[in-house]
Amino acid sequence: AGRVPASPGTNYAIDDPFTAERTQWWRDSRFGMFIHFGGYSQLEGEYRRPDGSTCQNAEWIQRECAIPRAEYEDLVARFDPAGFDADAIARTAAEAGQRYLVITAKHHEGYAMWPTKVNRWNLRDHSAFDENRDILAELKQATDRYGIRLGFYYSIWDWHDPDASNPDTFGRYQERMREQLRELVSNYDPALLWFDGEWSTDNPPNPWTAQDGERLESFVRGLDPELIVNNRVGKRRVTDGDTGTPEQEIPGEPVAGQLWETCMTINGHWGYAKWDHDWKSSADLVRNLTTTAGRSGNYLLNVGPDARGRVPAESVTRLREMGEWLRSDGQGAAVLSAGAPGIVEQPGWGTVSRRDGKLYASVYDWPGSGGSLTLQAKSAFDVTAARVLGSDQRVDVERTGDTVTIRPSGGPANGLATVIELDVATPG
Ligand code: JFZ
Repeated sequence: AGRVPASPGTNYAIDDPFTAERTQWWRDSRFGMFIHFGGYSQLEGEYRRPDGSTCQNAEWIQRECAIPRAEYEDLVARFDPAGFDADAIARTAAEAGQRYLVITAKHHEGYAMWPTKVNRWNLRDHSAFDENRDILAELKQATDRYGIRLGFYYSIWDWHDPDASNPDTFGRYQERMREQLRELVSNYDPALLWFDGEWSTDNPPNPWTAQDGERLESFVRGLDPELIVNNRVGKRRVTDGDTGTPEQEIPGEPVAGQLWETCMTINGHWGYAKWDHDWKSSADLVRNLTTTAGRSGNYLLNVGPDARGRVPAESVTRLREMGEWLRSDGQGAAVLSAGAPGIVEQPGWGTVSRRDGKLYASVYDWPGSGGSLTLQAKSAFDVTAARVLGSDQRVDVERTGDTVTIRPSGGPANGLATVIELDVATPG
């Protein structure tokens, strides 16, 4: 409704992403799964040099460990992710409460995870994988089965295509890129495209200009006007695409006027790294999810399957625990369908979100016996009732000036985070 068809040189705000019907599912999601999986996964985070020394990295391993191109191609030729189980992945995501899934269709290494006809640097033509399988098609079917949306990460920066770093032939690379995107959209009907690599650490930088970004955004919207597109499609960032993409952090003050999504790893890396055991706790992950939701953002939590395509057990366990927390006592329904509270400041002891006449306070640090929690009000409202989800304990609430004091009478109801629901009446 009210959508203006974009054409090159115009502003690409085709509609208002905050209210557009096409973004509704995304605005209601709050939680998604990111999957970093590519040719680099074959190395599992470690490169052994001919002299026997080793170099460690994850999805950047080719570049950071300076692996010669031919050798990298030889290593990736052995890639056989026979254990990739799209059904199990989509089920894990759905049971964790995640409503969408974004997989790296092509990362900076340029390797396509689907049988592209544009080149042979892909999982069908350059691997030891079953040539009848197509993991993106499998994911499409599986996500449809579990009722979650599918999105593709696509890197504009490409280390494999020689034209991608040559300003004289960059146009040819751009044609191939558009052709690959056309394949992705027409073969798998994604709900979302997640671009990256419009920035580049090369010197001279890749030739991507602000106008190239505008044109690419217009091109993909022409393929499917319903697509959600992130802002890394272009160089303008705030006005490009639909969604801002803070990375590995939950901004205290998200960019105004833009939908946003924090992407984050469960350990310390995006791609699989067998030596990375730095797993975040489930309590920290629930805290991150509720913090993001309380600021009206989405949380895109990453998993990195190993060389056989299997999601690490540590990730699966944490996702399961998050799902259990979300399902118990209506916590997910409460916290995830709410947004920034507006009427109170965020407290240090937890995160508050609001939906209509309800405030939901996710408490990370439960007060000791007889203790209380305070909220600073930003506007006039009355608290008419309060309860702890999953507990029948009595909760007293008192408002003095701008300070709302909440006194629970018992212990926390849930180890990961306990939610207090407040009924509020606002004037008018
Ligand atoms: C990029 C990739 O390089 C990385 O491998 C991973 O895929 C991640 C999700 O995205 O990394 C970035 C991208 C953007 C910034 C920093 C790292 N940034 O804008 O600060």
